[in-house]
Amino acid sequence: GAQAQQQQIGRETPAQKEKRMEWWTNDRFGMFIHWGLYAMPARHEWVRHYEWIQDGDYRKYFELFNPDLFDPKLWAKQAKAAGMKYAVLTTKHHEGFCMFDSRFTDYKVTNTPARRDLVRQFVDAYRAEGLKVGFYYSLIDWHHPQFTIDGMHPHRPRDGSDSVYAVLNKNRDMATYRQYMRDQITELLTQYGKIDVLWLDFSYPGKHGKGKDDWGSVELLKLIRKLQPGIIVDNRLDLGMYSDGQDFETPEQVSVEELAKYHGKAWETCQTFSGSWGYHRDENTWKSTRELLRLLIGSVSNGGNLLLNVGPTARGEFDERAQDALANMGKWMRSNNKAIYNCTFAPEGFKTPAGTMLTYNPKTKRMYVHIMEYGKTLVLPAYKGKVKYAQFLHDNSEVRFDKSDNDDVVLALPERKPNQEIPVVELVLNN
Ligand code: FUL
Repeated sequence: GAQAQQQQIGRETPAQKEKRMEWWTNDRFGMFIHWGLYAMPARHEWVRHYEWIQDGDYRKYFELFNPDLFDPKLWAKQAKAAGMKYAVLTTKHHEGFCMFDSRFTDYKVTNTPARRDLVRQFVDAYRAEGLKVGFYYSLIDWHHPQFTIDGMHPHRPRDGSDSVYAVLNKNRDMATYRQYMRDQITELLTQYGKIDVLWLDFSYPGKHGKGKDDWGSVELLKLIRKLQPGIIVDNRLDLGMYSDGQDFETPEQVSVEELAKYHGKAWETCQTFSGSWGYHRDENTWKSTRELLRLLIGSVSNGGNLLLNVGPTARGEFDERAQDALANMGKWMRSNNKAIYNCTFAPEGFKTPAGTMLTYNPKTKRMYVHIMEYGKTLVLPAYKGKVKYAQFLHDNSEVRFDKSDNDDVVLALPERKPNQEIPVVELVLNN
């Protein structure tokens, strides 16, 4: 029955689950990579759908895909230098094209001029740099002939219903597609060694929800757990009452303010540099280094992870703007990563000082005050008796504070702002 199934998926105790997810909870910062044929039109990874491009017309990208500048080692180095600890690559996005050498389709990278399994190269290179590796796999497939959901409207109607958004095509056979997904996920989880994260995206409410079609989500998750017991799985399988079997929530492109909602849960916010996930040549809305750092700090200060996306070009390079952003973040991380790794939200009883964000390492009991608005003094409201010592994190220089008559602690900051995008003060707390 239902309960037995529930138990099968989530067989572990809370302590075991915590252990399984420990690295992920501590590492906090990962790289998302959206790479596929859509890098060629370079106008959004949903281009095929948004522009209603037919199979025959989309074919030209398949015939010409040739990432001659792809250097996975360089990608891995750039991720690591940015301070990222894991990376998740699209093995297949909604377009249906496979970046790996699948036995179950011809629509794969080894049949393009690229001629090689890019997923394998990714895995090897990132592992060699000491990063954890994850696979994104799309449950939507606009290429598979038996994928039942089409007629999708690019924009969700304003009333939030999905009646226009997703139309079920009853002439197709979902069972065939279900098997295809199972076969491919089996390949991905058996032929590339230990995979750390599986990022499925996404099934419409099916059997366990309002009923578009049956995605076989429960069975799929069981299969995944069997093949890779240590893997961490996102929450985009429609599982309804079985949702316990999923490991983390995936707030997409939300603001730092909205992240407060997820306090206490396991979650990872995924964010783009500029809007689209795949390489987009003409987008001009790139976030600044400061905004990106704010997202990273804001994630950790609310107890979550940041998965920051890069959309490589069709030649296999990171966009120059992405390279710059990663390098800038890396510069900050080099000096301040103690305020990110192994950190979470501040314990109860600590107010967030005005113009700052707080992160906290529960093991070392150190608090990190990220100074977003710099001034000569910084008031830590009602911190009296709580602070033993204060220092800048980037250079360990002492930050003096007075023990004022009221409950506050007032940090005396140097007149000149340290040469840090966002300076961080480390507080050594009393006991
Ligand atoms: C969404 C997808 O539709 C986007 O293309 C992207 O992959 C994002 C991470 O998830 O649901």
